[in-house]
Amino acid sequence: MTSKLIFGYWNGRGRGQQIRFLLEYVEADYEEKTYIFSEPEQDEWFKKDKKALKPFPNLPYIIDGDFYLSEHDVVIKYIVKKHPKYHELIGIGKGPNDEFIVDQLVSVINDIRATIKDLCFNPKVQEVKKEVLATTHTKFNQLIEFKKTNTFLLPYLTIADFKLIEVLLYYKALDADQFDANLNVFNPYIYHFHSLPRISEYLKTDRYKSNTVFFPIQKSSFTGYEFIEEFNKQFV
Ligand SMILES: N[C@@H](CCC(=O)N[C@@H](CS)C(=O)NCC(=O)O)C(=O)O
Repeated sequence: MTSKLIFGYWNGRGRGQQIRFLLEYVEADYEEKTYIFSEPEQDEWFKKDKKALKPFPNLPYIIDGDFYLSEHDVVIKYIVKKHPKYHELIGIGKGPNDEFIVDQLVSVINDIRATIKDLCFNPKVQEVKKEVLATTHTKFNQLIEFKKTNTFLLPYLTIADFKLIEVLLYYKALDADQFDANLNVFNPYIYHFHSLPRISEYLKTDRYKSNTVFFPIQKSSFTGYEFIEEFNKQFV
């Protein structure tokens, strides 16, 4: 008997949104356990589930029957491996080194994400954003050079695309003009991803929630909420 996966995360995008898109893309049988990041609702995580889920309690997580797994990049791999039809999302069944190339892309994207995340928590975000975002251009340009004219980073969709899409959206939300001036080549890429039938259909369901970008929202200086709400309207 296969069990329904349980995906646990805060009521935000953060490290969770790419996993939500992935669960939808692989047509996983899942339900989401959403934790609310405010008092007293957050006790459900901090005082209850965080104490019960072992050995490494964290969000996001996936529960599959008796098996509990945290660490978002591993959760992503677990979901893909669980759905054999979608193994190519992690480069399996493709070129001999593609699996490692996908991991490499994931690591590069995580580095860019860390810069953008820190920026969203900087109380001076509006003053410093142009300069800080510009420090990501070297790595973004490497990704552009890598992608060449492919629709996705590799000639087929991988988990690296799910991760990059989130980072690009946050950049656009922070400074759309600077994005268009430097990363315009990614505009059709973002559009194409959101136009994938299972992604655009998900955006129309009540499983999709308009959420803010980073956590904890109370400390965040920039949420990106309005931008993403507006952006999604073209797909629903
Ligand atoms: N290394 C972990 C980091 C996870 C993490 O920092 N989770 C944040 C939200 S993105 C959180 O609030 N975790 C719950 C906690 O710290 O109790 C991963 O990659 O998944």
